Amino acid sequence: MRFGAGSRRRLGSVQLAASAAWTLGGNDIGTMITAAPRLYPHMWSWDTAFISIGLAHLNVDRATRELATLLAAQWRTGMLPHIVFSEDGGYFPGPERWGAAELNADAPDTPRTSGICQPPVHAIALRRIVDIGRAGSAADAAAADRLLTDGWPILYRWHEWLVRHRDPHATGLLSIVHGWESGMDNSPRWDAPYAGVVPGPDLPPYVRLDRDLVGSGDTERPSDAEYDRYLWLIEQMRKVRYDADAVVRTSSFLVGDVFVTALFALASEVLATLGEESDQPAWQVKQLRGWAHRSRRAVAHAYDPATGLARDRDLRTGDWLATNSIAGFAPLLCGGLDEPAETALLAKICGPDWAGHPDLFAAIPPSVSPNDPGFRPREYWRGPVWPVIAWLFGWAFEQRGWTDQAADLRAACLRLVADGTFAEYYHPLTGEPLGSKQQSWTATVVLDWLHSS
Ligand code: 2M8
Repeated sequence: MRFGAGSRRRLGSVQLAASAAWTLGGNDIGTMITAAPRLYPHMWSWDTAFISIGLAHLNVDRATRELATLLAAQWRTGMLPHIVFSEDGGYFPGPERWGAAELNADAPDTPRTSGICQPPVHAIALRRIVDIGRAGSAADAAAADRLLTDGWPILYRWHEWLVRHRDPHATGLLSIVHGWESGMDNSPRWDAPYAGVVPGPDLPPYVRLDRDLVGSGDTERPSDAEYDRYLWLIEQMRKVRYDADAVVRTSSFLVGDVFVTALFALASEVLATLGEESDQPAWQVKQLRGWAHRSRRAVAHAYDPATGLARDRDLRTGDWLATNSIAGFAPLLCGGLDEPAETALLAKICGPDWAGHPDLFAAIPPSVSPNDPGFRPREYWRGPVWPVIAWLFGWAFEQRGWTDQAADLRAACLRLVADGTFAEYYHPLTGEPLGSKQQSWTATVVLDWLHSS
């Protein structure tokens, strides 16, 4: 059956909020809220940051516990791991394949974790929880303040780890050692650097579990060739026992990620302000502002006037990577461009190559421009629209005073998600829900939009 706008149901906002809450409740396995029921039966680092924001609208104390569960899995080095495994299996690569605790004494034994990280959006979640808590009852405010007191030093150490190990030469541009660390796993941003990842004959065999769990998994999910490379990078890390500096030295994938860098700049500012509000050491607050400043400059430096977008950089070859992806708008998240360039970038994201494309189901920038020859509207990070990414831009727009654009984006997103399936991602042209359904982070950003309208 061809999917058409006519086949969509449309819930009212009360029903939609109830349905989002029900989705989060359904994904609550007692010890954590999983990222999605079947495809992702564990806790993912940046998913959990978003999940805790939505939860705060339902129950502040529950939200604080969710974020605290992730923070408790911090490695002794300061890294927040990308996956915190539940006791349930059902995901590959699971804890055995990673072998993080077996190979590295700084990884926690329990819970089991993966050996890489994800984008640092956690301070933004802490900000939202604190604000929602303070606007609520005395008990809500107290719970949020406890999280602030206990969580701030953990987040400071996380940001410090990123600077120490992912920007050792103080350029401001943070590097990633695996596409999974970007959160945009198979984005065309990584096609060139992945071409340099050549799986060796000693790649241990494996069986994927993801494909059968997604309706048309064969076309939506990354290919087997891509998975070989993902798994090969894990083998390379295992060989150096996940030692952070050795990983950076030896990984055949090392990329300066402009989107992660912008999020880091934004989150470091947010964390600095939260530090001032909670009497954290002044030198740490100052340091965070310094990191934010340096990374903002790096993001501005990555801006390419020729394409009007910011670029990533392959640190193995030195090549700048210009792709027509949503990450090119990174400077809008953290600032740093001069005014004419910033105005042009804001106009571009709203314009006909992106959110203003006439064929879109709703005016939301997809992961790749619909006008790009590589646009694949059903293929994961190669074209679909991701509500959480839109949430990030909307939130940043609010902070930057672009309230009209933020309101337009929120309205368009609510139109997209009104069917209540809370899909992982959506077909930008038809609005068809794709990937996993009942994805927690989609439900949670919907709750935040509904409460902010
Ligand atoms: C996706 O990534 C995982 C690997 O980490 C996967 O495809 O198996 C990405 O969309 C990532 O950004 C997200 O955090 C994760 C869970 O939702 O799924």
